[in-house]
Amino acid sequence: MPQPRLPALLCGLALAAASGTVPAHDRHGRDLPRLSPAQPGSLLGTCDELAARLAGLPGTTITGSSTVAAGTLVQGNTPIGAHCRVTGRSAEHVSPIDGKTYAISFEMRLPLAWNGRFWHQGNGGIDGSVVPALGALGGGPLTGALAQGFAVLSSDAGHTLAQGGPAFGLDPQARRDYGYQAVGTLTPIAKSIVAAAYGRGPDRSYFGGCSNGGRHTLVAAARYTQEYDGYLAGAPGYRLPLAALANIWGAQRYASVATGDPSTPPGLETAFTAAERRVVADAVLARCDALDGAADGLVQDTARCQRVFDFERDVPTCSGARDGTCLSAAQKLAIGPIFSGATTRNGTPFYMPFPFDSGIAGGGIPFWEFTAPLALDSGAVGTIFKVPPSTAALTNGPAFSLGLDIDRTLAELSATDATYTESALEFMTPPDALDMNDLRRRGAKIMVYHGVSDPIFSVADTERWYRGIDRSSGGRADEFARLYRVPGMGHCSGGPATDQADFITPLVAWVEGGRAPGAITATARGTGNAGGVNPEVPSTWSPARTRPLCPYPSVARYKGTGDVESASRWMCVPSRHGRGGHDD
Ligand SMILES: [Ca+2]
Repeated sequence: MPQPRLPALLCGLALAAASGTVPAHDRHGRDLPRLSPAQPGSLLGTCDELAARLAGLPGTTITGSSTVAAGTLVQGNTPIGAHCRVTGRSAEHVSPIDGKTYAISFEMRLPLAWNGRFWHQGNGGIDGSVVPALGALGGGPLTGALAQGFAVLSSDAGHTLAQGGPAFGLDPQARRDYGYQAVGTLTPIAKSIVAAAYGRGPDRSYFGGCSNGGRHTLVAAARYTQEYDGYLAGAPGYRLPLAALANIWGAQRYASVATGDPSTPPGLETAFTAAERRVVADAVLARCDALDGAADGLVQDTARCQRVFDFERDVPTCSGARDGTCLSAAQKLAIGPIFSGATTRNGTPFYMPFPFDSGIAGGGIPFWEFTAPLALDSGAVGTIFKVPPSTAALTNGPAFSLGLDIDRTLAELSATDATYTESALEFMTPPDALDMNDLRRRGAKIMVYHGVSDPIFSVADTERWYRGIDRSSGGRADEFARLYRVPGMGHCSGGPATDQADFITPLVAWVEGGRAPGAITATARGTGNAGGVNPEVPSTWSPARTRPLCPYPSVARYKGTGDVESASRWMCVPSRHGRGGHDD
């Protein structure tokens, strides 16, 4: 078979993009472009031959290539098919600030049997490592983009953790690459690699990830709208700098009632112990569990629950010493505002509330509440987000966070100077996040999921985003966007929840087949689950309990008869409290 040449392939790619849409009617009868379905293809030649063809790729060094045999990787019970793994580096530069060499390192996994699609995987945390390009999402995933035949890209977003963790934030270009520019740089490179591998560029392109990867997804949806057809964002920290500062604000409140040393995670946790978190979760369940028609350990009608649950009234107040069955009056004063949302000194909110939910006692909570603000948010806020940056957080994160002037730092998140010409709120968040009309007009689709008990990025902030894009599109968000809340679930996965679901298949069906998704069936990962067991699934549940995840603002309600463990006995209905929430 003749080897294709890159320039000719890219030309063909442009033509395909121009002719890839046909008018169609959505379910409201309004015209939106419908994107044609991807067609399968096969890798041309061997993996080494592909690497040789990529030698001339501008601005990029291919650093390795290897064939990964079928079954070497397994997702759930499913062996991942044979694929070619290519690694490379792009956009290398020496920082004028710290003298270190930065580059965007990446890997692509290219299936021998290709489904015609490209998946750009957004990774979590502060990036800094090339996570395997599996395109896997959801708790204990049983499928992922690579397993489904996508060509998948993963990158370190322009820095390596080995270079000093958050210290990369001293370099302005490394900040921009982390925020958005690594995605912008890699997108055409990845599409060229796909073209060299299969003889044509991707028919359809997708972007997905959770946490910071969800943020990358919403940023890509806003900045690179014309490059991607479908987006899947989990727990999108789309206002990540504000969420990180809010978490530090919360740690300062915990510190005020800690009985141990608040500069250590176990010491900070003495402010709100596991037993006390269980007390709050039980109080929430007592008020809210049955509102959805079944006392089953899950609160489906989140908005209604916020209405009927009263933290001050419903959580027992200790009459004597704290004993794990109550909260002291001082604890309630310190902790209540962490749920109602971070504010400046004069009471102005700067992030969002966190809803009361059954997962408040979840296993992931202590990390995000008591470790992250001392060890993670400190470096991110201090060194990556603030203008000017501070290196104090690198030497003593706990002291930095517990002593931080919140109001002043909030101003520094939107500040610029001669060296750092983009503020954190510019490089980290989607420009004009609440307007996704360009995406809608293109015929692209976006699906978002978020755990109701997520303690670091509030589901209420994602609800705010959905209401915003609905307003800005004249009430048409349901034509191009879906938000699925996952009751009980913590950050991206885990908690007492049904946290395993395949969102990729319905996203592709929507983008390429025009089939708008309704409820998504999610499964609990109890004993015997193929993708890994979630130890937080209560023993009173069926280990494979299913629930419908309902499109926001609808909520699941038990039909009143039949097996309460089965999603088939639940339906999506309007919340009894409307959409809930409030917008700033
Ligand atoms: Ca319930």
